[in-house]
Amino acid sequence: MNSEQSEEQDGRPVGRRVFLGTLGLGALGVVAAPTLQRGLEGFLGAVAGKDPTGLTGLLPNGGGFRYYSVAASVPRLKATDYHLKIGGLVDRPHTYTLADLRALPQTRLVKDVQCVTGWRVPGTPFEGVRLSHLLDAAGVRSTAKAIRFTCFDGTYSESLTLDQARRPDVLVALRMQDKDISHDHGGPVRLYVAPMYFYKSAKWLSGITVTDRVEPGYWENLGYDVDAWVGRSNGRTDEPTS
Ligand SMILES: Nc1nc2c(c(=O)[nH]1)N[C@H]1C(S)=C(S)[C@@H](COP(=O)(O)O)O[C@H]1N2
Ligand SMILES: [Mo]
Repeated sequence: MNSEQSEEQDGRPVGRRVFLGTLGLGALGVVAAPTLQRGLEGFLGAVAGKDPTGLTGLLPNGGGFRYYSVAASVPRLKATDYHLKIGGLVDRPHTYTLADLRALPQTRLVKDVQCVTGWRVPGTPFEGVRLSHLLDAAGVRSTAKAIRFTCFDGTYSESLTLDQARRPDVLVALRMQDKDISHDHGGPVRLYVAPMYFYKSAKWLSGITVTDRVEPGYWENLGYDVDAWVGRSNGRTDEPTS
């Protein structure tokens, strides 16, 4: 058993009942035994056939972080090839380069990171542009209610309500652990939603679309809570992170 598996045994199989209802018990019989140890994320990754071996792993020098990707492979972008598009229900759609984002006011936050499968990393610095700043610059229309986030892995997505997105502890992050965000951690740019479980912090962020309703993200379509407050969702009682 690797350390990921032993760790997951302490975690509760969050949202499993929801998930079982979705997929049906037939599929479960085939894969149940290993998955009880791997946790929901590993379980679902395996069922979806998305390279279960590449799904998670312990990052060397990751300082307690696990590496997650639901995509089998993710293109490595040179800094000069990166673009972040903001559009949808806005008056001024815009595409930012990495240099553009670096030139904007930066906010640094240091808080614990909590994954819904149980692991927690204390006091992790994230730094970047407040999402609220980009939304204000884009001119959010009065009919807008929510944000949809998309990723250049081609697969992952996330969502926030507009009120959640405007919180000062929600960043379009360029740095993590006081370094430029590495490819494995979702670089060059990932979302950082400090008060919510880490699945909200979409890696390899490429699109911010303002919408008129919340569209559940990747894991949320598979049973995780859309409102993912740490300690107040997913049936968990963790200490809040923000
Ligand atoms: N694009 C993308 N973002 C993602 C994920 C993913 O699979 N793909 N996994 C989420 C989950 S469940 C967690 S716990 C964190 C893991 O971040 P890390 O790999 O930097 O530790 O990323 C979140 N963002
Ligand atoms: Mo996670």
